[in-house]
Amino acid sequence: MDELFKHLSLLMGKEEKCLKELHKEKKQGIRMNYYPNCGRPDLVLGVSPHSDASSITLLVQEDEITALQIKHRVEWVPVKPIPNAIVVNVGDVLEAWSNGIYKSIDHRAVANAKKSRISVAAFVIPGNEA
Ligand SMILES: O=C(O)CCC(=O)C(=O)O
Repeated sequence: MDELFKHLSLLMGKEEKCLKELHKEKKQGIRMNYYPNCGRPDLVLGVSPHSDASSITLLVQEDEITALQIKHRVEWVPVKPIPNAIVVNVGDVLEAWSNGIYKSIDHRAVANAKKSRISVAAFVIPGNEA
């Protein structure tokens, strides 16, 4: 996590300790999602559109199914899994800390007719004093 914060801080034009220090005593929440295969994926969503209240979210998803979508302008764009890669989402806290330069992206997961799917989201949350 510290390594990720270091590189994100540098990318944001800040000192490498910036994000780590802003979090104070950071917390993490984990959500495990199980999406059974669904006979009518045109009628339901796996997860409704939302943004994350975290600073960043790390998402591990299965390689074979493209279900995660992000909202780009007015369109939903599929996020094709990259084998063994972790998706890093910008959350609401990072959007606020960057004065809106980094956007907390709206995203959703669609249902799939053929195969069930599992994803694991780890939400990084600043400490209360931050
Ligand atoms: O399953 C996914 O790809 C998205 C999960 C998600 O957005 C969440 O758990 O908040």
